[in-house]
Amino acid sequence: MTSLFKSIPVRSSEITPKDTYLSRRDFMKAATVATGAALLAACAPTAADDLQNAKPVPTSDATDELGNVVNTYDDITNYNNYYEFTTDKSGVARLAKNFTTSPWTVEVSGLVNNPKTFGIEDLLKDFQQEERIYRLRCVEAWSMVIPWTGFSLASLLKIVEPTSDAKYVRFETVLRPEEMPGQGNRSYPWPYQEGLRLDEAMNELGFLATGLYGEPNVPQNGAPIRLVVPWKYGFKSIKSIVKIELVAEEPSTLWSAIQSNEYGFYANVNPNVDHPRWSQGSERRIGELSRRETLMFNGYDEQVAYLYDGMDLGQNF
Ligand SMILES: Nc1nc2c(c(=O)[nH]1)N[C@H]1C(S)=C(S)[C@@H](COP(=O)(O)O)O[C@H]1N2
Ligand SMILES: [Mo]
Repeated sequence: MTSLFKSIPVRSSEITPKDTYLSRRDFMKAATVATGAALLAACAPTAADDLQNAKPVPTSDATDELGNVVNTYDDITNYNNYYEFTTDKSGVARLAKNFTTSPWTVEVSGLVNNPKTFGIEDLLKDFQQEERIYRLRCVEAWSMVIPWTGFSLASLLKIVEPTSDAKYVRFETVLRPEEMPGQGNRSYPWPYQEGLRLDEAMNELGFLATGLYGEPNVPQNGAPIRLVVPWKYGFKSIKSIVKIELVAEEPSTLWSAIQSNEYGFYANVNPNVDHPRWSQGSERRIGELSRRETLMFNGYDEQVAYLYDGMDLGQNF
């Protein structure tokens, strides 16, 4: 088998702290807010404080390695799939606004020599945070380009030392129905679970995202920590993770438990294998008018195709 670690097709230098994301137009908006705050300050100090703390919306013309410009912060944070809150993509941001992301721990356990529960602050401090621009292709045939910050999944797995019996990695989202109204919907087997084969999980593209656009992650995008597996359909990129378990058998996943004929365990982006109800040959990039061709493995074939040598991807969809 070829090396597990292929070169990473990202241009991390493109990602810069929030201030440099500000376009001139947004800078002007921010300046207007500041002026308003100054005017208000004379009579209403608290309102002025709120306005001064209001963050301008970051924007960027950074691109991925294929030249795709990143989506706007506004698109990325207001068009979401997060069924624990709602199935309405434009409603997630509002419902998730007050979701508690601190304190937060991630238990890494199962078939490992060094099981460990990490506080989110340890994950931010002990793992070198880097920036990666990744394409996200939802199984529903829309897509975005997202500048994440975080660290490689492989680097975390190496610390806990999977045993030779470990063949798969299972991920679990927090179960907190009192804060997540969608978890009251009994048609779904909560908590959300996902899984990867261990060798897939060790591929250097696998990423645990803690931030977005140089800012800490926001609840609607899976704060404080979510998986990003850019060569697979978006539903594999599980949000708000509290548990990562090394196991011997292929784990059950939320979407294949509900509809195994439509959502398989592998879920690799593949323009040649259609969803039973729609074509996967093209996609709608949020913010664009015409459709784009969908790329094999979402354009990451050089990095990941070796993982599926000899597999029938029509059967293992
Ligand atoms: N826990 C959890 N993770 C989830 C989902 C979800 O409903 N719950 N939706 C998935 C789907 S279908 C997609 S396309 C991506 C969307 O990520 P984004 O909203 O950050 O763009 O999150 C994935 N992770
Ligand atoms: Mo999705």
